[in-house]
Amino acid sequence: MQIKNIQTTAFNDQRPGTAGLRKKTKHFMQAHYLENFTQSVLNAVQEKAAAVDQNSELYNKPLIIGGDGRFFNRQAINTIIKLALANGYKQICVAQNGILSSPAASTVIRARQASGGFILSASHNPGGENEDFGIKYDVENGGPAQEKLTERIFEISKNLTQYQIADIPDFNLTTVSTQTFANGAKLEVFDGLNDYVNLMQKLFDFDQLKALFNSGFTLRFDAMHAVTGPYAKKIFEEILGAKSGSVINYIPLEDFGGGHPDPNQVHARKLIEFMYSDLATDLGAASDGDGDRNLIVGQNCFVSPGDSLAIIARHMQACIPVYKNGLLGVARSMPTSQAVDLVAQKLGIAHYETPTGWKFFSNLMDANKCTICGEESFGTGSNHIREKDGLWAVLCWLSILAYQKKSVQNIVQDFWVEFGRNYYQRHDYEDLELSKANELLANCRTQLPSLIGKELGGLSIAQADDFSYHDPVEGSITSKQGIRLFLKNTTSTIGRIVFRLSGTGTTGGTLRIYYELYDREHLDCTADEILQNLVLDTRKFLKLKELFGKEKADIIT
Ligand code: VG1
Ligand code: CO
Repeated sequence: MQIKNIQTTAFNDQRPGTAGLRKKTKHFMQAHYLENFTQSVLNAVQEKAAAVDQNSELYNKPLIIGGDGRFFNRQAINTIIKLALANGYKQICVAQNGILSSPAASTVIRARQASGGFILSASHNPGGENEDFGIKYDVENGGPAQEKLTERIFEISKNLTQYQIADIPDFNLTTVSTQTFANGAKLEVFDGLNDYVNLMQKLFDFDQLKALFNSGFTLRFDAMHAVTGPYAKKIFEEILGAKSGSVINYIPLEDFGGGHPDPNQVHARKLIEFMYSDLATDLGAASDGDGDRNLIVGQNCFVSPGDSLAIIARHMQACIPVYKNGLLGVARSMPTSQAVDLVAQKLGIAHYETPTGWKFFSNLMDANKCTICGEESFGTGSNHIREKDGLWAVLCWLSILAYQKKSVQNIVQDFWVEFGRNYYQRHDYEDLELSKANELLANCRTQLPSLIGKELGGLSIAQADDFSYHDPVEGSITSKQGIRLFLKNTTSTIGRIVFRLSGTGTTGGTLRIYYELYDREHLDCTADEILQNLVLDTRKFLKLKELFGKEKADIIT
């Protein structure tokens, strides 16, 4: 195998965001761009391994590669294989057809004790030649690279002068096979479903779930033409016996059929409308581009992600065999609804609050501090792997429904009666002039102390800060993670407004404003009714119209 040393010029925009590096596909396709980033990752990983052990087995351990099937996926996989071979990796494992969900990648990395893996995905961002592409590196525990490593990758990328690449033709990734090269290195094309499906069978009581479907229970799962289609078809229809046709849009397409594979009220509107129609199934669900997010909707009952997290935490010990010994603790990202904290308090276990992004949960799970984690962005998962897991969440809900023998709506209402209700909304202002958006946040930061006592939506600000996270396991501090305004009525703190800028977009800035109000008495209002005044006052206070010319948010979830 001939190895080429290619001289290159460094790029200065390869800093990974909340979940890997995301750019316009064409940006990724420009000469040397993908190669430079991949080489920077490989250098950073090598440096990290050598710092721990000069004789590290890094190159003898498997390296896993797969993606969500979007445009440029297979071409990028071929490039990464060639760089990995040239850099000395001896066991490269690529999912068949390049299709591997983020939770499946995490599963495979753990099951094979791999050194790590590349996941080619921009997750919920749209795909296609004119849309988005992304790369994320997961480390040996199957979790996203943490800030120390991603910052190092960025540093290396800014000074990169060359990369190594094997000069060989592209590979056929369509059939399961193993190929050995003259230097002894192996390339294995593996079935991307097996390890994941096996793991789900170990965690859940599949006999109970089969009986549920056997008794006439109905499901509609929308794979949104993204990566979970083959997994969902296999698990729900083939193994559990859901009626054929229960899984829709199950063929992964390079452009996701022109949609955004983002399972929320806007992009999964059709599924939600269906669940509010006479045709509704007992459960409706969807997942995103790379299969780590989930949407749960019952008949006439959209389940807010924060409620879903809290409800799973509330019931998982009783309803899911693998959690029968109880939970170690729970964790949520800071902007996520605080409903799950109430469950933790009741269960007498710890609850943790982390910055946005799944990478912050890994240390907690590795240190056995928490069992379940979640984010307001439709992400839920547990310590079975180190990525969030869309199908796992759906299987949790199926287990709860099978055990409780109640409708989704009744389970949600029972939860509110027991714990009260956290009314919640996220408002996204997209495609903003980045400098102006940054300025808005910077101005707010300087004003924080003077905001105490200010009125918004008939409530007053009791406390105002910029969230800083102190990782209890490794002691690191991550600051500037979002401005929080805590609200109180005359007696107690009842809610929050949080705002921060997105770290996953590819054009301009996206401002996310998260609203949350807790209510113990009014359980049957809509979030709009409860949050309306607060939203109006916040828009005025932040001068969003003057600054960005927008009357209201582009997306409300
Ligand atoms: C968003 C979500 C965050 C999630 C991240 C990756 O990040 O808010 O909760 O972890 O996407 O999700 P941001 O920085 O844009 O707010 V995924 O499904 O892209 O891997
Ligand atoms: Co995702």
